[in-house]
Amino acid sequence: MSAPGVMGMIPHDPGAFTQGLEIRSGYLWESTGIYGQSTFRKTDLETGEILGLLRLPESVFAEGFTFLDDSTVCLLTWRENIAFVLNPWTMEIEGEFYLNTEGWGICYTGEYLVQSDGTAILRFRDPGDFSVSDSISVTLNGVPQFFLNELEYFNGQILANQWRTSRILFINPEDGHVERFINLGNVAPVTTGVLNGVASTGDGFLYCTGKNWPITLIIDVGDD
Ligand SMILES: [Ca+2]
Repeated sequence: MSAPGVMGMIPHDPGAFTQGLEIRSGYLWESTGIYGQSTFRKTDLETGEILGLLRLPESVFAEGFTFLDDSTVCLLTWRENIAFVLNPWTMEIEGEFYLNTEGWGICYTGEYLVQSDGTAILRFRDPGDFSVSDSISVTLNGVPQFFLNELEYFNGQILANQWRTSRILFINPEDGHVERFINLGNVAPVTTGVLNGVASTGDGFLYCTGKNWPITLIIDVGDD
């Protein structure tokens, strides 16, 4: 058994109102929110340098995103009822889905999309047409866990930032119960902006950042 710990950190744009974070193809990808300032970014995994940028329409407030495959990204908007389909290499919008809820976070299991809307509900969506096939209510010791935000699929579990907390919940996708959580409040050397941004390296580590944080943490999640 081991506790979670900070293994390292890289710079993060303090102007980034982070809404989504994911690692793919050797890069760290990020979405940022706020009307008129919403972006999707390609950044360097070691330096945090911004290598590519898509400015989204000023009429939308971007939220979380996830890769469907190496060249297809699905990015949510908060209250605009749109989920954009993007090409991360050309940084062009290639299509959109209709989103019938608020958009907060999203991840992809390889089988279905998992989407949060700020409540305790996670919806499972078909990656082909965005239709809802199932949903779960997330509970910790039987108590519903509201404000589920940025998501990440990690070792068969769904990870969720819980808005306005420093907690990352590890959720069983079958029944929604929280199997464990880690609290970065004790380890994150940041005092401004909420935690929002969880990306898995695929080998047991997470990159975690927050809204307007100057750093991104590399976290060993431990196993207790
Ligand atoms: Ca994520």
